[in-house]
Amino acid sequence: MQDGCKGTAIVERRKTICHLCSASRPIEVVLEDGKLVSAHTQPGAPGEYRYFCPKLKAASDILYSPDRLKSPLVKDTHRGRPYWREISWEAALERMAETLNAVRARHGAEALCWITGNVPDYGMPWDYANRFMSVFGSPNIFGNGSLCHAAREIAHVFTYGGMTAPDYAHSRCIVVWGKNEADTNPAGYNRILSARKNGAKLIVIDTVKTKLASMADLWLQIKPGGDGLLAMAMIQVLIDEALYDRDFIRHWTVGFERLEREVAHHTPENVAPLIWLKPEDIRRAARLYAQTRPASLIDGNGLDMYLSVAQTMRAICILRALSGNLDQRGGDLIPTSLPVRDIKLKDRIPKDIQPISHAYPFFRQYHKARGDQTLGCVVDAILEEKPYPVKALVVQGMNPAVSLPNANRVRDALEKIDFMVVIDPLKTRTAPFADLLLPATTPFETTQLNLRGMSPYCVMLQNQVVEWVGNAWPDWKIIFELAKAMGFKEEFPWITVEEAIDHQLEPTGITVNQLRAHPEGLAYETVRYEKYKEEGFQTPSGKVELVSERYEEHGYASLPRFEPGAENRISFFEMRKAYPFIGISGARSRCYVHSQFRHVPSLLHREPEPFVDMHPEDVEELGLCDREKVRVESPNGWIRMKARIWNGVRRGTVRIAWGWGEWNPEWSINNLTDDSEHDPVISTTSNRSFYCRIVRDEGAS
Ligand SMILES: Nc1nc2c(c(=O)[nH]1)N[C@H]1C(S)=C(S)[C@@H](COP(=O)(O)OP(=O)(O)OC[C@H]3O[C@@H](n4cnc5c(=O)[nH]c(N)nc54)[C@H](O)[C@@H]3O)O[C@H]1N2
Ligand SMILES: Nc1nc2c(c(=O)[nH]1)N[C@H]1C(S)=C(S)[C@@H](COP(=O)(O)OP(=O)(O)OC[C@H]3O[C@@H](n4cnc5c(=O)[nH]c(N)nc54)[C@H](O)[C@@H]3O)O[C@H]1N2
Ligand SMILES: [Mo]
Repeated sequence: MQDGCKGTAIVERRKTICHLCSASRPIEVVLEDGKLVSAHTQPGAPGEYRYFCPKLKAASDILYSPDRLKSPLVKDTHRGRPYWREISWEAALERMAETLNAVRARHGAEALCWITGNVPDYGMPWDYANRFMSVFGSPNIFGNGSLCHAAREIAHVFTYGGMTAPDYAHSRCIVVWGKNEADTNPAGYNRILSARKNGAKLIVIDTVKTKLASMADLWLQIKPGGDGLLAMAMIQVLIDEALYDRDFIRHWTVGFERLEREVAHHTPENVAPLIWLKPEDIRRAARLYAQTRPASLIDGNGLDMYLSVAQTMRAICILRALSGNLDQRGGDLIPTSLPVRDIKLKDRIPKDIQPISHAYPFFRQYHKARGDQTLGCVVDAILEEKPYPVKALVVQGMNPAVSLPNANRVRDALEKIDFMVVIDPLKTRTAPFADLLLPATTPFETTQLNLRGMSPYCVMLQNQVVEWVGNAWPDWKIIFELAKAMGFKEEFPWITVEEAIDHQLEPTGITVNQLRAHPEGLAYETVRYEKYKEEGFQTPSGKVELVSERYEEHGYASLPRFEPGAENRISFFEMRKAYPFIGISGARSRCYVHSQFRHVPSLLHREPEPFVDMHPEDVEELGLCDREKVRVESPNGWIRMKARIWNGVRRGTVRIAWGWGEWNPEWSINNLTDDSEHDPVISTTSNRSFYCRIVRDEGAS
C-alpha cells in the first residue's frame, strides 16, 4: 500500500514474513521507490513483545549485497584455467536439461541426486523439487532434516503421532532441552520470559550456560550426548516414585510394563556418573517436572547430530507422555498439519529403483509432507558408489562444503561429481565445485507458502515484496522453467507460483488471495486440547507407543536402549588420550544463520570473528591467555581461532562457534567433525561433538 512521499521518493509499506531464519516471523518492510530500505517485526502472539533482530535490521544490505549472483554462470576454461562466464537463463536451462538427459540415458535417472538445505526446505520449493525428481525418475532427493529437526520429529511421530508444540503461555513449568531460544528463536524466548513472569518454573538441560540456563530454577549441565540416559533416569524416577499420570498411562499407552522393566536399572545413582550429573539433581528435575503441571517440554537441535539421536528422542518423548502433559492446556500440544495436496508424485518413481538412502527407510514413511531427509548418506553414496554411482548433483539453497561433517571428505565427494548445479543467491564455498550456478532470489523477492509459521495452527504466505534483483529468479521459477526445458510441461502447467500454491491449497479451502488479506496468518484450526479422547493418537494402536513395534519391525530397539560404553558414543572415542577435549559445536549467533551473512559488512562489524570458548582452568593449564590464537585439531583436520575464557563451559569441553567456514575455511568447524558413523535409524552423523586437542597456534602473529 502506498504510504506517502519522502522528498521525491514514493514510500510504501508491505507485509510478509521474514525468512532469514526458521522463526518465520511476520514483518513489515518499508520501500522507497520500490527499493527496500528497512524491515520491522510485527506484533506476534499475545504475551510476546517486539525484539531486535540484527539480521532483519540488515535486510537491505542482504538483499542488495554487491556479492549477489546477478546472472546464471557457466564454468568454462581458458588455457586450462577455469572461469565463470555469464549466460542467459534459456541457455543455462537448456544445458542443464541436455546434460541431465544424457546422464539418465547413460546411467539411469537415479544417477541424479538433488539436495536442499536450510532455506528452501521451510516452504513449498521442496515440493516442486520433489515433483521434478519424481517425473525425472530419481528417488534421490534429500532435505537436510537428518541434521536438523526431522531426526527429532521421527521419534515424536512414531511415539504419539506428531511433533509437539509447547503451550508456554499456560505452562507452570517449562523444560528447555538442548535449545538456545535466546539466540535461535527470539519469539519463543519471549514467550518463555512471559511465562516466567507469570510464575512458571524453568528447567534447562544444556551442555553450556545459555541465557536461559543462567535464569533457570534448575540447570543440568549434561555431558554432550548424555540426554538419552538422562531421560531414562527421569523416567525411572517417575515410575519409582509413582509421579507419572496413572490414568493416562492406563488408557492411552501401550508397553508400560516393558518400559518399567527396561528402566529399572537406570536409577539416578547408576546413570549420573556417566553423564556428569549428580543423582539428586536428576531426581529434582524429574520431580519438579512431574509435579508442576501443566508442564511443557521443548527439544532442540542440541539433541540432533548425535549418533543415537533417534533413541535419545524416543526416551524424551516417552518421558513427555508419562508426565501426562500431552495435548493438555499448558502442556505439549500436538497440532494437526494443514491438509495440503501432496504434489510430489512419488508413485511416478519406478518401484525397482532403490534410493541411495535405502538403509534408512523411516524417512520415507514418517511424514507425507516431509519426504526423505536422509542427508547423512549422500557423501558416502557418492564416494563409495553404493548402491550405484551418483553422477549429477543439484544443490539448492545449501552450502555442503561448510555445513556437512568432515569437510575434506565432502570436498572429495563434490569433486567426484561429473555435473553439478548450485542454486543460490551467492557464490558460496560450494560454488567452485559446480559446473553451473543459477542465481536464486532471497526470501524478500519470493512468494511461497509457509507451513511452519509463527503458530502451529496457522498458515502464512511469504510475499514477494520487491522486484527480483538482477537476473535472479525465485526457486519456484527456476524449477518450473527447468521442468519445461525437460519437456515436463504437463506436470508443471503453472505460470505463476500463485497458481501452484492454490492447487496445493485446494483441499483446505484456503486461497492465496485470502492469505494475502491476512498477512498475520490464517488459523486453519482452533486450538483443541485432548483431541486423542475423540480421535485417538495418530499411531497404529491409536495410543502412545511406549514400546514401538514399528521400530522393532525395522530391526531397531523397540524401547530406547543405550548400551554401556556405547551410549555416549562419540566418534574418535578410542583416541581419547591424544584428543583430550570434547568439542561442542554451538554458539549460533543472532547475526548469522549457519554459513550465511558474514559477507554483509554491517553484520560482520557487529560480530567480526569466532571463538573457541574454554573453561578458565583449562586455559590456565595449557598456559594460554584470553583471546590467544589456538589450533584445534581432531583426527580429521584442524581450525585456528582465538580462545576465549568462559566459565559457561565445563572443564574438558570447548564450545566452538558454528558457521564461519564460509567466511574463512580455517574457521570451519566441520574440518574437525567426523562422518564415519551414523545413527542407525536416521543416518545422522556426529557434527555436534567430537574429540579434539588444543595447541597454541605457533604460526600466529
Ligand atoms: N540466529 C540464528 N538462528 C537460527 C539458526 C542460526 O544459525 N542462527 N539456525 C536455525 C536452525 S536450522 C536451527 S536447527 C535452529 C537450532 O536452534 P536450537 O534448537 O536452539 O539449537 P542450537 O543453537 O544448535 O543448540 C541448542 C543448545 O544445545 C546445546 N547442546 C549441545 N550439545 C548438547 C547435548 O548433548 N545435550 C544438550 N542437552 N544440549 C546440548 C548447545 O549448547 C545449545 O545451547 O536455529 C534456527 N535459528
Ligand atoms: N558442525 C555443525 N554442522 C551443522 C550444524 C551445526 O550446528 N554444527 N547445523 C546443522 C543444521 S541444524 C542445519 S539446518 C544445516 C544448515 O546447512 P545449510 O542448509 O547448508 O545452511 P546455510 O549455511 O544456511 O546455507 C543455506 C544456503 O542457502 C542460500 N539461500 C538463502 N536463501 C535462499 C533462497 O531463497 N533460495 C536458495 N536457493 N538459496 C538460498 C544461502 O546463500 C546459503 O548458501 O547445517 C547443519 N550442520
Ligand atoms: Mo537446522
